[in-house]
Amino acid sequence: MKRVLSGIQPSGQLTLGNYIGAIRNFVRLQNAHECFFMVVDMHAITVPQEPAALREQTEAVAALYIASGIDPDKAAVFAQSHVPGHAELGWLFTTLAHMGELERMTQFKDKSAGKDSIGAGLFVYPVLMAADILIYNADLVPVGEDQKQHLEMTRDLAARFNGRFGECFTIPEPYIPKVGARIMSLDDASRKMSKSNPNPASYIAIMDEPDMVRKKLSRAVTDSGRAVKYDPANKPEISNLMSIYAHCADMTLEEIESRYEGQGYGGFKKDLAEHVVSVLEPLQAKYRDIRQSGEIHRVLAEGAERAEAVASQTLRDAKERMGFLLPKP
Ligand code: ATP
Ligand code: LTN
Repeated sequence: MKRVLSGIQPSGQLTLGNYIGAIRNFVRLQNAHECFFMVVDMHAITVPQEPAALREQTEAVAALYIASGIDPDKAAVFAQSHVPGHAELGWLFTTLAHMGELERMTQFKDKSAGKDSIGAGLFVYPVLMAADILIYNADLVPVGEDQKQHLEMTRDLAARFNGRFGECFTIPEPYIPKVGARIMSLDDASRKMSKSNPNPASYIAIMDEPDMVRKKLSRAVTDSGRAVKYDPANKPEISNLMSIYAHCADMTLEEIESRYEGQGYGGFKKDLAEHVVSVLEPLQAKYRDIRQSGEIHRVLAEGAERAEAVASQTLRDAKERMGFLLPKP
C-alpha cells in the first residue's frame, strides 16, 4: 500500500482553497493508502502567532479534518509538534540544504516581501517540510499548486542524502488536483486565496455562515463582460469562480458554461453560493459535534503514537547513516 502524507498550518481559519486544493484529496486517498495527515503547528510559528490562537487553531484544523470525512481509524491524524523527530530530522537536513535553493522559494519571497525583519524559520521552512515528508517515506503528497516547488526541493534533499549516505529515503511525488489546485482570492484573482490574508472578504472560510458565503460571493470581483466562460488568461475572476462551482456542484467546466450560456453573472453567482453552502453546511454541523464531544484529543494522541512508530525508525536509520554514534540499548 502506498504511503500518503500531508499537512495544513493552523495559521488562521481554513478556507475553501484549503478544502478544494488539499483536504478533498486527503479524503479520497485514505481508502486505498496508508495515510498520515498532520496539523503543522511548527510551520505556523514561522510567522508570529498568538499562543492561545495557535492552540485553538490546532484543535480546529484537526476537527475540520474529521468533519471533512477523514476517518481517524484509517488515517493517522496528529499534530506535528507531538512527534519530535520532525524537528530533529529537519535540523539534519538544514546541513544538506543550500542557501541558494532556499532563496529561490517563491513562498519565502512572497511572505518576506516588504518586511524589515525576517525570521530564519521562514527561510528554512521548506527543510522542515522535507523532513515531515521523508520521515514517513511518503510516496504521495497531496497539496495545492503553490507547494509544488517545496516538493521539488524535498525530492532534491532526499536524493542528496541518498547519494551521500546510502538509500534511506523514498523520493515522493506531488499529488495535485487538475482543477482547483490554485483557488484565487475573491478580491484579486492574481493572488491565491489564503487563510492569512488580512481581508476576510478575499476568502470563503470553511466555517463561514451561509449568509456570509452569499455576501462574499455576491461581492466577488468579476470582469465587465457577461459570458460565463472558462478562460483563466483573459477572464481570471470568472474562471476562478467556475473552478469553485465545478467542485461544489460536481459538474465539469463545460457543463457550467452551457448551463449559463447567454445569462450573465448574476444568476451564476447566486447558484454558486447555494452550491458552496450545500457543501459547507453539513461539514460545519459535524465540526461542531466533534468540538463539543472533546474527542479530538484522543484522536491526536492515537495519531501521534502511530506516526511516532514510523518516524522514530526512519530517524534512527538516517542518523546511523550520517555517522551519529547511537546510544546502546
Ligand atoms: P497561509 O496563508 O497561512 O500561508 P494557506 O491558506 O496558504 O496558509 P497552507 O496551510 O499553507 O494554507 O496550505 C495547506 C494546503 O492547502 C496546501 O496543500 C496548499 O497547497 C493548499 N492550499 C492553500 N491555499 C490554496 C488555494 N488557494 N487553492 C488551492 N490549494 C490551496
Ligand atoms: N508547506 C505546506 C504545509 C506543510 C506540508 C508539509 C504539506 C508542511 N509540511 C508536508 C505537505 C507535506 C503549506 O504551506 N501549505
